[in-house]
Amino acid sequence: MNKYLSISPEVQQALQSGRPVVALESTIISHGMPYPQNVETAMRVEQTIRDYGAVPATIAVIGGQLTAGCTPDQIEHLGRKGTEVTKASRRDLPVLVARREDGATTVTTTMIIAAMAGIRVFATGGIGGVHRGAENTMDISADLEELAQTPVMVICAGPKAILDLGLTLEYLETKGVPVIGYGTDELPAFYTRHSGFMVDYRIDTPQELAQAFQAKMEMGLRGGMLVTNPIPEEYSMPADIINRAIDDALAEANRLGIRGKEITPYLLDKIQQLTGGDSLAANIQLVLNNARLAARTARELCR
Ligand code: PSU
Ligand code: MN
Repeated sequence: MNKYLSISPEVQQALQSGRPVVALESTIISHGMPYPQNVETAMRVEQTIRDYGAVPATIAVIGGQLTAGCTPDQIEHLGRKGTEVTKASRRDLPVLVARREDGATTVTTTMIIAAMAGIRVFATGGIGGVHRGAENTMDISADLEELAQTPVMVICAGPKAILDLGLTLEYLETKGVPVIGYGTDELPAFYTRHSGFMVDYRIDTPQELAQAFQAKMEMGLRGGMLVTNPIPEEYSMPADIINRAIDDALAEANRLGIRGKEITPYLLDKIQQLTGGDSLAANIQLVLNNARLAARTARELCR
């Protein structure tokens, strides 16, 4: 094991004895939700994973250590400091670690650290993708490259419509990443269950998710698998309301010239403001829903 990696005793013991572990990211805590809902949600997600029979491993960079299994104090610290914590993607790890700084891990770096630790299933809310207008900006999330090369199953509620969903699917196809719909043929779009795009395969059980991922690993095919799990109907948002908020947020971001790593956190925050907190409530519910599926799937993988 490398000297930069710290695994909590609980996570370490679960991995050694072949018990199920689910990775969780920390950018969603520091950059994806306001305090204190971010910390409350992170703790609720951990509890949900326990309730469903797996061990949660919230991942972050803490004082330069790649940490799998943050303590409640560390989660509180990441949530309270919010956007003051560096949003850490793959390119940020070398300098953050050398300087012994903190970093909130995105889907990309959570996958990297999960794989280092031997964790195979990861639950989150949304992933990054190909941004609208990427033909000019070349803004394509590193999350897609990581899915292409790192062997972790990522369970999300689909890419948000702040992205170009069609281009995101094309990119994943090129990179050989299976896009699975859990109980659906249609790609869910985070706040809503519908996008108008089809997934590659529909899978209806955690057992079959585990079998497909296992087959990918055993064949030695590089990379992960993307599972898109639709937000429960009762929490999904009216498409017209959310689409208007997204369009307004995108227009404002354009006007302000926001680019690079700032754009995703900016849009998430703006959409939350524009929808008066309804989107935050939906966001929390879909993460809990993904945590349940991830715990069940991690258990199947351990059979
Ligand atoms: N999309 C969401 N919620 C999030 C993110 C994306 O709906 O919290 C976060 C995740 O951590 C994701 C990151 O990995 O933003 C992607 O950032 P970027 O677009 O800069 O790659
Ligand atoms: Mn980007």
